[in-house]
Amino acid sequence: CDLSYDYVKINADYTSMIVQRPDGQVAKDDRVANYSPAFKRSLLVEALKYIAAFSGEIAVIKYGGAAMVKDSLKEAFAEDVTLLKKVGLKPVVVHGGAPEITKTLEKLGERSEFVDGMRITDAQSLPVVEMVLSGKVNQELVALLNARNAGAVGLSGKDGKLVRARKVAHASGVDLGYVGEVVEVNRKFLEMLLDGGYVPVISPIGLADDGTGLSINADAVASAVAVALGARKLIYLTDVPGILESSPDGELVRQQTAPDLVRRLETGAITGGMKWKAHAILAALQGGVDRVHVLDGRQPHTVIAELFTDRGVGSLVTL
Ligand code: ADP
Ligand code: X2W
Repeated sequence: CDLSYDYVKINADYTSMIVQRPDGQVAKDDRVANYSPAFKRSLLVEALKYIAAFSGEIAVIKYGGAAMVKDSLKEAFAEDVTLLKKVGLKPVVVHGGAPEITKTLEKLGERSEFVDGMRITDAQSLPVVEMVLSGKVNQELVALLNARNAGAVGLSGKDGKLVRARKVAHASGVDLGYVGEVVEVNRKFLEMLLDGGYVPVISPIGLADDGTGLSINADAVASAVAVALGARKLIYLTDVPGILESSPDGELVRQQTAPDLVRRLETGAITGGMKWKAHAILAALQGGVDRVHVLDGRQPHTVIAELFTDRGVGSLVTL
């Protein structure tokens, strides 16, 4: 909103103002309602109410590959997580990195093949997947967070046996290679870090009982971590405004229950990557997580806007 007017007169209840533009024209401008002192006061009270309610609660945030492509968004994300920590929440970050993996494999002359949204991961590609997720994406996030003194600790599911996993057997019979599903999350290890004031930043690599690394869909890891920790909130940051009535142009579904989500899956309204998220959301709700949010990670600070305002900005799913 451009407020650089020559002359401004705001009415008594701060809902509109009379402006005189540089060209001499005088006009009424109602946009001031959104920037008025009264509006700011009510917004602050609203935010403080939520901040007080969430103090000490665990919030697991999944930062999706598609939403982490721009440096400015990474900075805004790091700022949000740091703020959450500083106002007393206990954030836990689980990240993806699929587009970055695909790009790196391409540079090495390897084509990515997906079955039902999962990357076939053979013995040659597994080290590349691990290098990108645990070496690059994870450490980049940790550095951004710790530049703001967030107390971030980068981990893969191998560290402290954080994510015990087993190889996935896909229904189609196709061998996906080194692709896993979560068996168990080491809750005590995470709680130790949270109690110490650290922010765990987790890459979606699990550890099989025989010591093999397995690549896991990051949405599923976030859900399992949220359930293990008894998180109050699970937040998915992705590359769309939230769960849509239909993809790509349907309306945003602001609020829905688990049965609504199941129905949308059954009617085929939810496909692609969102299908995995929907299953992960249902597992989280059934596992005791109160509220799951799907937010637009392409817009800065959506986490703050969703958590600390009445109206929110994305999709909310409850049991
Ligand atoms: P991320 O990498 O952020 O985890 P995914 O690609 O896994 O994101 O999932 C998000 C994608 O799911 C969207 O970009 C969209 O193409 C697809 N999608 C399919 N159906 C829907 C739907 N009903 N609502 C929102 N997104 C949907
Ligand atoms: C994923 C892990 C990363 C991920 C992969 O290789 O791309 C499998 O597909 P996003 O960005 O959240 O999609 N693993 C098995 O899930 O990243």
